[in-house]
Amino acid sequence: MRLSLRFVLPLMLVLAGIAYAIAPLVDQLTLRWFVRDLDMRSALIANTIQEPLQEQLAAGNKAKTVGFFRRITQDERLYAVGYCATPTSTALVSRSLPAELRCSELNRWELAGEHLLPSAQGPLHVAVKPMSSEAAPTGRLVLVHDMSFITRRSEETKRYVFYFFMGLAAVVSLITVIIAQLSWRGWMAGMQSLLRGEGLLRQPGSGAQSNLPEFKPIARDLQRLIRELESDARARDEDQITWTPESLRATLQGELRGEDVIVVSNREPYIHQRHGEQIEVQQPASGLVTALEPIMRACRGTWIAHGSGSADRDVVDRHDRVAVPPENPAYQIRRVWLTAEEEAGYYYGFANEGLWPLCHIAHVRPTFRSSDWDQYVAVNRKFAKAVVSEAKTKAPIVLVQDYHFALLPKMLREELPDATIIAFWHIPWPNPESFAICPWRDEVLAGMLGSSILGFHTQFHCNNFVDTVDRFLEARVDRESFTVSFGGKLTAVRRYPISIAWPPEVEMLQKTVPDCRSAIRQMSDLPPEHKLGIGVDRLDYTKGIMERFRAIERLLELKPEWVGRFTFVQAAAPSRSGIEEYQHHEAQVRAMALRINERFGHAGPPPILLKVEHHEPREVYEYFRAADLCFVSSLHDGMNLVAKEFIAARDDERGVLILSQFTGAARELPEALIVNPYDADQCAAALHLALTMPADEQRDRMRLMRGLVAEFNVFRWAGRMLLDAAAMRRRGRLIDKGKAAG
Ligand code: GDG
Repeated sequence: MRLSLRFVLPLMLVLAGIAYAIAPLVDQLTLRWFVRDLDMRSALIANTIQEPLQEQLAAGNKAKTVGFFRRITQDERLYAVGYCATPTSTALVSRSLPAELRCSELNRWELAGEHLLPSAQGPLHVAVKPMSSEAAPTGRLVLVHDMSFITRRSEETKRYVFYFFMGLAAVVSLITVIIAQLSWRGWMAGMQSLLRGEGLLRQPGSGAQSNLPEFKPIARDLQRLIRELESDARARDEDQITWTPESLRATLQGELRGEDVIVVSNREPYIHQRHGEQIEVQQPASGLVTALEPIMRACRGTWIAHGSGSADRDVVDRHDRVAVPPENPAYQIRRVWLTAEEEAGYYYGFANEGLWPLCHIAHVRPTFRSSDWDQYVAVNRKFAKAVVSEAKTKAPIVLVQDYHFALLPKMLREELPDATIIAFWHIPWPNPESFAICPWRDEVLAGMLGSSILGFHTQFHCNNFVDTVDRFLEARVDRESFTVSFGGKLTAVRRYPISIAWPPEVEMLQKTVPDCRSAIRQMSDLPPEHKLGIGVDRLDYTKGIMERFRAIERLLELKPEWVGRFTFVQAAAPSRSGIEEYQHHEAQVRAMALRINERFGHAGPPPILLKVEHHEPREVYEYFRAADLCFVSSLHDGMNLVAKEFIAARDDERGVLILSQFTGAARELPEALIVNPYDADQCAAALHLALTMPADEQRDRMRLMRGLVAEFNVFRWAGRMLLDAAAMRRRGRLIDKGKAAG
């Protein structure tokens, strides 16, 4: 519409100008025509009345002649008729003539051939005709026509000329706009068909694909431009989304409507344990489970995992499936059974004695055994089969979780070539030199590159992975788009920082902070105003629990005023206790807590309360809310969700987070007190700072951190990955369509 106006208005103005310019010309032309007509008319009248007039004149009855003239002038255009016998006589007239038409003047009018006489009534046309007779050889007849009708006509003509040009403008504009619209639509159709991957030059409706090679670069550039615009718009849209389970579900239902979503992880989100006659459902202490559980509730897919609980077999159906969460089933767990041998080789062996220490620079030597590797390959294959059997379509979206399944993406790619495989590596990726010590490094890398999208928590881990591939595989690495092309398949390497559900469940925050503070202190035999620190971890050597204890010891050495006034509660969930290194680590942690408590516990409550047991999530939150500080001292950690959970628990905007610089979380939470866990003095100083931090500084820091966790929550983590997968699938379909058409 705007385009039409932009075009029509100037055209109208131009044509109006033309009409204005040519109107006087048209006027003159029509005047000339009318004068000529009146000349002829006058001659006709003169000829017609000649005989009767001469008879009248011969009869010499002047009154009769005037009457005759009056009758003739009843014609509305004939203004007056007069007769002059001689130049000196008085004219016989139908009505008085203007002074210029005295009998003495008629000769001049006749000779000059002048026809127009301006008058008060408007212009008059004058025709002088000889009307000789024997009695009056110089007689002259004067015929005066009223020309005011010409002025009226001229006005009308001008109006018609104007209307004509305006009409012309409207018709020209209309035709032009229709043609422009048609061509625009054609162009739009061209663009749309281009977007559909049908090529730039396909004629709408013709179905003919252009093969002109000279247009291909333009088509490619346009496609790229459109893709960039699309992804910008999407990124903007995503930034505006407040990610919640509902918005995630709505986004997925829009973008992945009817898609088959399958999660694969080693750890299951719900474990059924037998206690005598009773079956208890447990949620494991795992960051991965914490992150993925809300996603599966949102998108109702299938979660394939190792059935590790003592009552797991008792509750599944004949397809080894069980609906969860038990209180309100929303998705299915498909349990995969592993033999003790498989579990020992794949889980404890290659994954946790090999890859785990390999990827965490925590100074524990990785152990690689070929028997473990064989089990790792076999179990990955077992899970691949489970995925294939659970897939409802040929192109499911499979979310492969963590380092237990490095080989699964490639295996799935072979079985389900059209699947969209998103592999997420929850732990760090080391530099190429560190990774190179793995005897099966090429197989591991090739396995991972079976994914469509490979995710890490930080850009640093993405960089390390791409560097490793570049160093050891014959692959094409594009650092601009962060993609790896290997064996003819493309893998996008992307950063997706994991997080927690936001807002936290209401029950977690039901007990007020003052109530939590007094309950925990009472339960731990601590005075009401006693300062409290908290640490919550799996009992794992990467978490830096010993370094944490060392920092507490150093605090008490450097600031003895805290002895007897500060206690650190360490909740340590037993983990991988089948592995010697973990048993050794547990023993060391216990011994260290004991030693420090013996050294500084004489003046009152012990400085360290070590609780090696699994805690219910609600208890964990109660500790978080009761504490003055939370200390996360991982030696290396992909993200660390405990840091974010502590922040989520503190709706009172109090409490200080001390955070290791070697966690992924440290990149997102600069308002925490960031420390090097290997530097005991620095950590002790941070502890002191935390214990003495004024309330408003605590609030300012906590508020900023809460804002970040709220915005970058786990729904965004999942949403972004799944949206990227959806976009990739759309693009894939376009390419397939293009191939089919070409
Ligand atoms: C890996 C990566 C990454 C701990 N003890 C208990 C308990 N927990 C819960 C915590 C937290 C989770 O376990 C631990 O998560 P983290 O992120 O700290 O660490 P990992 O288990 O090593 O997870 C890590 C994560 O994957 C996600 O990608 O962040 O870097 O190493 O949720 O609260 N929960 C309960 N009782 C306990 O005793 N209920």
